[in-house]
Amino acid sequence: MAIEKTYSMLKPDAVRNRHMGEIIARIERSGLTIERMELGMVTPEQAAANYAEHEGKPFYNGLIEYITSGPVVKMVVSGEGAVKKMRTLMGATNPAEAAPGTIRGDFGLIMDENVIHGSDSPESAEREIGVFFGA
Ligand code: RTP
Ligand code: MG
Repeated sequence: MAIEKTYSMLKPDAVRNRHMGEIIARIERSGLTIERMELGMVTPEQAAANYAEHEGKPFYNGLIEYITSGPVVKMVVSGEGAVKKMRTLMGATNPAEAAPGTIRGDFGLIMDENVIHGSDSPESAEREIGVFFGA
């Protein structure tokens, strides 16, 4: 499998609930490499660019409000099959359905605050890394 980059982000609930360290440890233990990392706010412009595919959906406004509600950890993660590997570590979108042992399964409770983001394809990853770290 090819070496890929993916964009991952510890969402505001992960930072607020003091789960950063444990989640970052899991990413490192998986063999993936954290290439860039920054703690800070998501601007409304970045939020809109990152979630453009969901504009108009019933949960969109809440999603933008939530992702801009407090500091997040923005990361570029690389490794063999990094996109899929991060999604496997994360678990299902809804923490209530995420398997035990996954990040969302272990640290999340509800769909609206689901701990972590990971790009869903190499193309999304390139776009999202541009949004959050510049080209
Ligand atoms: P993300 O983009 O945040 O990594 O999550 P994902 O790929 O697993 O899920 P996605 O379909 O991209 O949805 C983005 C975020 O929107 C919220 N959502 N709520 N109420 C709903 O039906 C619903 N669907 C999605 C979730 O918080 C999800 O992370
Ligand atoms: Mg997504």
